[in-house]
Amino acid sequence: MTNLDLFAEPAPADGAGHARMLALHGLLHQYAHQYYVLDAPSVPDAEYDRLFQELQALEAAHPEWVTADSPTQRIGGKPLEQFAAVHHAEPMLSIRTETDTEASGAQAFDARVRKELGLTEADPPVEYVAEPKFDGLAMNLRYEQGVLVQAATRGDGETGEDVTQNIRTIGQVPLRITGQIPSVLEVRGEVYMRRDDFEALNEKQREKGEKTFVNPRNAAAGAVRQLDSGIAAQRPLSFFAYGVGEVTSAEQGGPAFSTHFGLLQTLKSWGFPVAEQVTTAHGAPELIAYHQRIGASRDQLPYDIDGVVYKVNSLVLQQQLGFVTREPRWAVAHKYPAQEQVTRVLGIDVQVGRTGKLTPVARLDPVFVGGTTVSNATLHNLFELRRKGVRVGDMAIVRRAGDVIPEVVGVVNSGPRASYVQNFRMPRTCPVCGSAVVREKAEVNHRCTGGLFCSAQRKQAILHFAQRRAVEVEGLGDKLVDQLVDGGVVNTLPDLYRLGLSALAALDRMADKSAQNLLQALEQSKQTTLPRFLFGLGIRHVGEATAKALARHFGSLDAIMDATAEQLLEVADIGPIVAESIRTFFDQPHNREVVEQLRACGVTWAEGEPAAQTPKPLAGKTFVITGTLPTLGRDAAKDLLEAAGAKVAGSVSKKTDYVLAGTEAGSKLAKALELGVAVIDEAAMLALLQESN
Ligand code: JCF
Repeated sequence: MTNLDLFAEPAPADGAGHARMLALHGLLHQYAHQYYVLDAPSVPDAEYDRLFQELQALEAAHPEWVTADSPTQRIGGKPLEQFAAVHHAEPMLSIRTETDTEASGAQAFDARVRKELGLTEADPPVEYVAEPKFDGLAMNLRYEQGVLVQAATRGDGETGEDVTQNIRTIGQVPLRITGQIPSVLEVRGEVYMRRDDFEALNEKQREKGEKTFVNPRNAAAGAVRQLDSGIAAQRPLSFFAYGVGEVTSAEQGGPAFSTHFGLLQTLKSWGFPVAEQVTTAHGAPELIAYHQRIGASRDQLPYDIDGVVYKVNSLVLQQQLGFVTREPRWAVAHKYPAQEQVTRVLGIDVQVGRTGKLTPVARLDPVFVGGTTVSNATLHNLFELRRKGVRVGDMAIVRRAGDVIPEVVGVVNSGPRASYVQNFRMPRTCPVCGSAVVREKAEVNHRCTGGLFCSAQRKQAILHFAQRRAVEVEGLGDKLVDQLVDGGVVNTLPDLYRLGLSALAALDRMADKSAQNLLQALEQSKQTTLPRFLFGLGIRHVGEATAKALARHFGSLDAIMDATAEQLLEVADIGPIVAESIRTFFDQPHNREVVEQLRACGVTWAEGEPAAQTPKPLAGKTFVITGTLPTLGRDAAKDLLEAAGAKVAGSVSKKTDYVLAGTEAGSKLAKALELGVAVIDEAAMLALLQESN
């Protein structure tokens, strides 16, 4: 059974066609209400899209069946009763979706545009603007005399909801704009939540034992619809502009735009965030290249996108192309593989993490999600598992976005349950080492009490220490760690550095060459930095940022190990829980022993003076790194700059002091040149560090 069989009923031939159409009305209305109004979708987006397209196809074959209340004839859900209704001065359009995620999706669009414009093969390629398609919710921002007077959701495209109070809480939305601006300006764009903000929000909800949000878009929609703007303000939202609604005409003194790209540049100059990936593209081949390029970087973007948008650049041509019902002929959304899919839960396993936390993990009928095949997805903890009502045998919605671990976001309860459905129970003893499992009061997590007696915890501790962002032992992955720990060759971190060629070569499937490579990688990892080493120790609550702050403040490991809780609290961003955790860690004799043995094995780093005395020559300077540097990795360059007090940001703005550019630097370099920001190469950066020392 494929994951869609639950819903799929093949479109019947003509007689049954009408009945099927009515059934689709019912389903789509129900799903749209759950999605837009209740913020509680019961099926993945891809399934909704599929049914929607089935209905569109039926209606195309039988135009006489189309009724005004068909889900295809309106765009969103009804506005909520509690918010004032806003009639849009210009209807808010939806955009046609090209679900064909292959190159042919772009070719089909280009071919339609050329045909409508009456172009022949002899004519030059059409110029388009290509932009990422944000997975958020559409918003209309109305400015009068430069002041934000109203923010409204799309609603059904004609009438939306007045959510001005909530939108005002978004830092990226200008409350007032100045310069050569039209007296009436409506800016359209997408309100969304960044992935890291979403993860942090859900983590907080999880710790409080409260309901988590299904995905960033739902979290954003929930925040926008908060009647209490105080709560909305605590939900971190972001905004990107992609178009305009009503704008004072040129005759009345408004701007005279001729291209969509020019319009976006103008919005940017007025202070609206516009995606840095926005670019012009000529003809289908460049659209395809864009779709592939953005698709390849999709996991690295800080926000979810579900596709890219192509628009005809010339506004005159846009007008010429016009609309079909509510969809412009001059624009299309070209999708990527869905980030949510439905599949069956085959079992629920329990994994033991580095800190002993027991995580229920769903074993799945493998399914293609967000560009890869997923066969396991986290259920986080027992309470979330119960809240979501996941049982073995259920059909579950699985989500994978970015490099975040795939998770089960809920179950589909419309289908029949398998006969072998069973409830999940948290084991009372650790499935790996047999130690007792406990759950502290007011804690949502169950933990194995085995500590480093538990091989699962030892394995995770080793993997944590060896990861790229810690001391980085290249090639030491989970398979190898399993072998080393299960074989009793490595029990503690220092054991890693006592490995010899013969012990390694004795391992299953370990060729001489691989053994040598591992030894070399271990040798290389000995030369590290204090923040990496500290982070690698795996002290609870000490992430990379905290490790950096500690290293900067105290300068040496001994100073940190001997610091009192009070002294630790003096470090910016370290609170009582983190201070206590660090103190407890170094109070354990065996932890100190591990540190001493690692040092004895030759693990070293340069130690500095405490922060107060080290000069911070680049303090207050902001850098952006782009492209491939000739010798330094980007992480290494970032470390060097931060050590000198500089801030390293992700995107170029007027506040950027330097852009450090390597080869194949793309839009960030272009942006720097456009804004007149200084561009330097690696050698110039190293010189800058020397000079200012
Ligand atoms: O990013 C988006 N979700 C997005 C939606 C971008 C666009 O340029 C759009 C859109 C919806 C309608 N343009 C239109 C006309």
